[in-house]
Amino acid sequence: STQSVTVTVTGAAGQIGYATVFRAAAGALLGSGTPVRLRLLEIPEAARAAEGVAMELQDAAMPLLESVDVFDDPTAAFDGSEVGLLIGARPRSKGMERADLLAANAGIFSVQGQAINNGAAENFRAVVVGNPANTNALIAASHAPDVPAERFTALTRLDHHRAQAQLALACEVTVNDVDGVAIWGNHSASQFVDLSRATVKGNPAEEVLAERGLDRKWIDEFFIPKVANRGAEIIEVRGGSSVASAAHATLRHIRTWLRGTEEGRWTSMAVPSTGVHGVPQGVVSSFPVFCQDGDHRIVEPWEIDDFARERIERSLAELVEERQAVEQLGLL
Ligand code: NAX
Repeated sequence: STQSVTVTVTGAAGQIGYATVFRAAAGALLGSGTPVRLRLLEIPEAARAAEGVAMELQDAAMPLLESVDVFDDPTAAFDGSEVGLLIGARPRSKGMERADLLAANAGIFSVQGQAINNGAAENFRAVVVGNPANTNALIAASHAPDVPAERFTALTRLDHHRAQAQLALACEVTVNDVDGVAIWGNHSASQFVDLSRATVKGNPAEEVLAERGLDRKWIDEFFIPKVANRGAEIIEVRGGSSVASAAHATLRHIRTWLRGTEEGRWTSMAVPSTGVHGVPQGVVSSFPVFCQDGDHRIVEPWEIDDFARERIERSLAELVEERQAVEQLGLL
């Protein structure tokens, strides 16, 4: 029989969690050949709602779903876990300072990192979705000293997909004709959306855009902000934050990591820097990455022009600031 995969989903009663678990159980995580065992983690106040999600999963009678269990204790939830979808986080409430938000989340992700260190499987890998995602991944990794730091990643795949979609739209092609976009830095409005290596039907994207009268200025003043602020635009138009698109990106992130990128094609993931591209070692930053055999590898440095360098530096400064704030709290 096929080996199943044990997946811990945090914030499972929340919006993205709800959307993610059904698709994971339907084969969207690792394909229809891999059964899943779901372990749903919630805070005690939401554990009953998570039981309700588990009941609905039962009611779907999904052939790939071997088991579903609900926990309000991180240590139990991560016991034997192979994949962690760390979606649950403390949202910013009205009047909450950025430092308070960082502190609240540091409390959550340090505890989960310890739980992972204690009981997760040897092959454990995690994607952090809950914001501030990059820094939360850094905190979890630092509290799981026995787990290689590169197993803790953060989600920028949604930003990557948004960049692909907006580029396709601007060039009046489908996303199948678009390749090579890259997201750098933090999953925040400071992210740098890089088209310098992107292609449209195999031609340099910047040339294709220029033929349509869309120059560097358009990229800088329209395209990049469009992608970086898309989450806010969705909130405004839909009346709620991104949910299904975020769940989809989360599933694709794990699938690509475990199944690999196609030959010569990269994706974007926030991973601990190996010190390349001028990104300080250990900072969890988004990069273009290749995936193979369950590993991710940052794409070899290419020549980054002054425009890109300045944008990347700006986002890195924000990440370094977040790291310092958490360090000052004694949570790293
Ligand atoms: P919801 O508020 O609907 O759900 C969050 C759930 O997490 C809640 O049910 C809550 O009880 C639970 N939770 C809180 N603390 C927990 C803990 N310590 N252990 C377990 N569960 C806990 O938010 P939702 O819309 O699902 O968004 C989840 C997170 O994703 C947010 O932090 C959001 O900012 C972030 N996002 C990240 C994105 C990315 O690309 N990285 C995009 C989408 C999304 O905005």
